[in-house]
Amino acid sequence: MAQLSISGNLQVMGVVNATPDSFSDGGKYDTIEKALEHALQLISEGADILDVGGESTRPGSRQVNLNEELERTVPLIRAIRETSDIPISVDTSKPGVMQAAVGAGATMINSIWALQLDDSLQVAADLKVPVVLMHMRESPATMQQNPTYADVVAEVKEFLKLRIEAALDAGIALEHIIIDPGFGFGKTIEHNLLLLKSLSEFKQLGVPVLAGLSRKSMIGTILDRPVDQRLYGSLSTAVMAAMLGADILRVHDVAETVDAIKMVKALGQVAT
Ligand code: 9MG
Repeated sequence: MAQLSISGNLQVMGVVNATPDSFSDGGKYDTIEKALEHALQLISEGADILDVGGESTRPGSRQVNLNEELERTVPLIRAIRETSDIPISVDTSKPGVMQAAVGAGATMINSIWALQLDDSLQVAADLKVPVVLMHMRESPATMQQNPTYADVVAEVKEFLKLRIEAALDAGIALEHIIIDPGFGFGKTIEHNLLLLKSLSEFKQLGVPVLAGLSRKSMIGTILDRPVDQRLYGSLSTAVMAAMLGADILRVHDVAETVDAIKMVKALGQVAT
């Protein structure tokens, strides 16, 4: 039976897409001005962290080149930083974007590749900021082509254990490592549900756990809802993840998630 384990430091990470082809908002925030307005809105709604991304990671998405990604992310991060001291994570696989983003004020790196590409591991270590190491099967282009695992929970856990070790070997401090099972990244609905149900097991790896379930296709398929009608499904998965030990929830609907999570935190604080 899944174990109830509510984190004492549960945080909400709001998604700020600076991409014209994002799966969840279809490029609604495709100019710096619109993305900045959205970021400031998420801050006012109670986000603890913002995750700024300039390259879509949805299944089959197109890769963008370094310059394009820099143009989408760096001015936006600089503009957010001019008005707020909120922690800013940069969602990127490119070492050059990591460096420029941190130079512009980002304080965290979100790597859906778990820092396996190019020299990203060493670059992230040198930048001395917290890193999110996420599990993904293959690449965004191919990850949903018949994903198969003998034991999805054990395999994802083993992968993350190895990436924690690699990060430590590269000089990243243990306190700077966050792991993420990568919901939807090369997983069927059943794989995602098994990972969610077993989320508390990932705490055994000794570092905070991030869960990103917001608006994902698992919710759309189970509820038979298009992406703009997945709020209630997203909130229920946020609550489940929070009750199973997630430390950070990566979400699109910040205000609603902050309220839902306040209820979970209240439950976590009551003595039994
Ligand atoms: C960029 N991105 C999209 N979904 C994500 C998830 O579930 N986790 C992390 N860390 N990043 C994600």
